[in-house]
This record gives sequence, C-alpha cells and structure tokens, in this order.
Amino acid sequence: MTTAGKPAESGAAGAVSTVEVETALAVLPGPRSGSSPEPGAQGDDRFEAAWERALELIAGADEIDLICHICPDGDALGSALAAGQALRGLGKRVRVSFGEDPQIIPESLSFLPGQDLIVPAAAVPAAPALVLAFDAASEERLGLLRDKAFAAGALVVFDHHASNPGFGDVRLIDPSAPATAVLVDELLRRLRIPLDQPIATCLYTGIATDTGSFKYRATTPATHEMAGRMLATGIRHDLISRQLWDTTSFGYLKVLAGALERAVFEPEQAGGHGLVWTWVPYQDLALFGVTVEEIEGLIDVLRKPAEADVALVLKQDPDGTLRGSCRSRGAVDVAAACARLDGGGHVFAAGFSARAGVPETVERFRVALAEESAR
Ligand SMILES: [Mn+2]
Repeated sequence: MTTAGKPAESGAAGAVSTVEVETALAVLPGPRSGSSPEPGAQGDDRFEAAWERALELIAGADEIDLICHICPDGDALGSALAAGQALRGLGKRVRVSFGEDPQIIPESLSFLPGQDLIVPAAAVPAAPALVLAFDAASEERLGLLRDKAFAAGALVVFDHHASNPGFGDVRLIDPSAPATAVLVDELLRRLRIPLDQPIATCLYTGIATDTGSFKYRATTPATHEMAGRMLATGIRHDLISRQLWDTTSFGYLKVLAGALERAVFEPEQAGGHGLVWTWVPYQDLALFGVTVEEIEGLIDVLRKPAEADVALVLKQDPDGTLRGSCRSRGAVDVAAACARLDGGGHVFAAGFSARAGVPETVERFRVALAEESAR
C-alpha cells in the first residue's frame, strides 16, 4: 500500500485510538435496544396498513412479477427467489426478473434454488398485473424494468435501505431491517407459508449477505432467531457460506493483488478520519478472466486498515463507467456522501456510479466526504 500525504508515523497511536473507538462503540445502544419504536417497524399503523394492502393485492392476483435490483446480490436475488417459490406454491403464476440485458447472476449465487423462475426483462409484460420489487433502494435500481414496474396494476416495494425515497403504490420499507429477506420472512409468515429448504436457503443467503455473515451492527437478536429457523429446515449453511465468501478463481487473487498494489491511504481525508481507496481497471478483469461480480468482496479487504474510517473501490466497466463501493467505520455517513454523487445506500455501506475518469471521480468523492464530515 502506498501512502499519500504524510507518512503514517502514528501507526501505533492509530491502532490505540481505534481500540478506544471500538470500545466506546461497544457500549452504545444496539439497533433495536431502547424503547422508541423504529420507523416502519411492526406496530406502526401505516406500516400495518401497507402489509394489509400488499396481502390483498397478492390474494387477488393470478399472475405476479417479482423483480429485484440490477447487479443483484444475495439479498436481492434471495428475497425475490424465496418469495417467488413461496407464491408459486400458492398456485400463482410467477416470474422473477431484473432489469439487465444480458442478465448476469454472480457465480457465488449460482446455488440459489428457484432460478427456473427467472425470465429475461423482455419477458415481463409491458403492463404487469402486480409487481413486487425487492431490495431496490430507488427506481433507477430497477434498470430496464423501471417503466414496466410503474405501468403495473400495482407496485409493491419491499426494501430496507434508509436512502429509499419511497416509491411504488405500497411501500414496505423498513430501514431497521438488516436485509430485505427479513421482510420476505414476514410476508411468508403472514401468508402462512411454511419454510422449506429451497426457500430457507434463499432467505438465509439474504440475511447472511447483508449482515456480512451476522457481523454488522444491524444484526439483532431477531436476525439470529430468523437464521435459526432457517437452519432448522436442515439447510447446509456451511456450504452456503463457503460459496458466498470463501470461493474465488485464481484470477481473482491476481486482480486483488493489483488493486492492493494501487491502494492509496490519505489520512487527511474524510475530515481527518482517513480514506483508503483503489481502483480496478477493466483490462485487469479481462486479462485474468474475472467478472465485475466476482470483485464485489474486494471492498471488504480494502476496509480493513485501522488507520482509515472510509474505504472506496472504483470498478471500471467495459464502457469506462466507474462503479464505486464504499464503507465507513462510522465517523462519516457514506450513504449521504454517495448521495452527493447521485448514489446511495446505508450509513456504513454505500455506492455510486460515475462517467468521469478515476482522478476526477476520487476528487468528487473526497469533496463529498469533506462536506459530510463537516456537518
Ligand atoms: Mn439488501
């Protein structure tokens, strides 16, 4: 790793202060402790009315299109496939889709059951009777299916992103849920659909993915309780975890090596909390036969240095578009910073797209971080 600006003479001091920060964080209330109800949480009247409306729409539909966000992750695809298999079990005609052409399902998610339900975006009717959207934080995340979703008889949105501005006819958006899969679990409970192994595999993948394997702060007792119910069906969580996190190609190691070689540490950025960033040129992916989906986890390596609060990876698409993934240890709200670059996400994990070059994009990100740090 190269260091921009002054050398990290404070290596040991940095580590001590991180321990202090982590210790301080450890005594803060968790996401569900305290007595004030979470917005959107169960018990909220408007949220309850939305559930009732969603169940009415599902009961009245013979045919249902379930869609998730583009570049689907384990929560998006797992949620859509779990709901799809459950609703097929109720005798509904079901299609699962997402708005990309061609559709690319990451190799790490190839084990998800129910993929026979997936159809190309073009196979979704121009005006579907009922669309259920999963894990899409904004209408843009519906990609090619955005217009069809809005032309539907009704659009029900299941999501957990705090940045979701609220779209669709029925909004089941719960920022306190660690994954959209939690909302699907609740949907199945309300529909009285028993869990089976294929559905449990999809839902377990959703919560495991979005909680970083139950590590992130949004993980609650209820998250573990839900995971326990999934395991009780007999699913192989060990094989799911190995597939999700511990399986790569050799080419991935070479791309990772290049990304780490290019990594830069800028201690003065993010209001002095520090930024580590790198980028992956498309030519590296082409050279080593690695897909952009395979490098989704690269940010989890880059965010490890204790010296930096914020980590950023820019991934270049074949057309030159840069897709930024960033993480925060908590000093800076990266969802708000990414929103300044027309992106979004969560406080600790967010992203954006940019058409500009690497130096210009990083500079815009530095400015966004500085503005959010100053708030
Ligand atoms: Mn999610």
